This record gives sequence, structure tokens and C-alpha cells, in this order.
Amino acid sequence: MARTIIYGDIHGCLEEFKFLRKELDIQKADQEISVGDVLDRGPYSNEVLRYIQKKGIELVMGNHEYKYVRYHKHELANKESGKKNPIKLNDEKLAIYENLSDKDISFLQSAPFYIKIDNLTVLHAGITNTIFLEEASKKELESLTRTRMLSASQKTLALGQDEFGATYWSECYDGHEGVIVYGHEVFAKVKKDKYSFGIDTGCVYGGKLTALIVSDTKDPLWNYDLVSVDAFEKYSEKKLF
Ligand SMILES: [Mn+2]
Repeated sequence: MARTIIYGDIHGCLEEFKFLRKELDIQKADQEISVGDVLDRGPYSNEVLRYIQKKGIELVMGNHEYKYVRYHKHELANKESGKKNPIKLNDEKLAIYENLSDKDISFLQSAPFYIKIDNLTVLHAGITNTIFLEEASKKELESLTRTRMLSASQKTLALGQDEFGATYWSECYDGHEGVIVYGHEVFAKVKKDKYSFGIDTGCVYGGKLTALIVSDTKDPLWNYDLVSVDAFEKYSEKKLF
């Protein structure tokens, strides 16, 4: 039976990603989806991007991909106007950007903000109970790449902005878009809530790279498996949990 396989944040960890696919014994009929953030922090950003294209793996837009997409858009616009790019890339990111081929750029630009299959939705970060994907605005779709904490009134709080009564989005998610599989926030182990799975287990920080395997997308909560591989190295020093 064909499987739907969703990968947590890869962040340039190509070796671990290849090893994980080997452990999963990937078959042609399998559908593979990345939750996004395949780029930055780890050792092989450009190579991971090439590899997932070559293997026909679908990419959901992460905040790290989106930054390059927006940067590129400004670069093109500013070529004519001569203005400075309002988006800043550090040296590491600039090197990654300069190594993107036209095909890489198109692939990043075409990454959807979510992929929905039956009762399974894959998005990068999170959603609120007031966003309905089919009728979502551009701004709401963009928010899917970075939502973490929500205020009591379901307002998205920016990183570091906390307030009394705030909740992590998945802990109050009502299931209106089915079972959501996401990354973005690093957890020591997979975070399973009532209608969601957070599968970024921090490979680039020396944690694990995790895949969630769904055997029936009509009922993912009761038809899934988890497979993780350990990071071969700690590539980024940012604190883990
Ligand atoms: Mn992210």
C-alpha cells in the first residue's frame, strides 16, 4: 500500500535525510512531503534542495524558503529601480542564494503554503481556528509559515512576544482542517496533540530527523507510524529545547 511520508525540518542535513529514506525503504508509489525549512543552519542547504527536486519530494513553504523567495522578488524589482533590498541576508544565506539555479528559484516559488490530502494537512508552522485554508488571504497563508503562540482571542503572537493566557496553537486547534502535520518548532520528541503532530525534532541542533508515515490519509490519527534517525553531528549551536 502506498504511503504518505512527511519529513520534519531538514535544514541542510542531507546525510541524515538520505539515511532516513534508506531506513524507510522508499518505494516509487510513496508520496513524500517536506514540511519546509530544508535550507539554512546545516551543512548542505543547496544540495538538499537539489536532492528533493531530483527525488520528486514535495516541498511545503517554510519561513526559511519564503525569505529567499521574497529576497529574490526584491532583487528583480530593485534591478530596475536601483533601490536596496529591504530583506537582509547574512553571508551564509547570501552564499546559499547565489548558488540557487533558476530551477531552484522556481521550485521555491512554487512551494505551496499547505498540502491537503483527505483528512491530512501539511503546513510549516501552525494555524489558528479562525483561518480556513480554502478561503485564506495571502497574509493568512503567509502566517502558516511562522505561527507559534496564540493569544486567548486566537491572535498570532510574534516570536518572543508572549502574554498571559497565550497557548501554543496546536493545543487549542479544533481540527477544522483535519489532522495537521507541521515542523518549525523544535521538540525533544514528536508533539502529538488532539489533531496534530509536531515533527521537528531538531536534527540540525544534534537532535533527530523524523518522518511521519501515514498509511490512510482519510484517518491519519489511527494509521500512522514514526521513524527517526539521530543527527550525525550537532551543526548549529542554538540551544535545543
Ligand atoms: Mn521554521
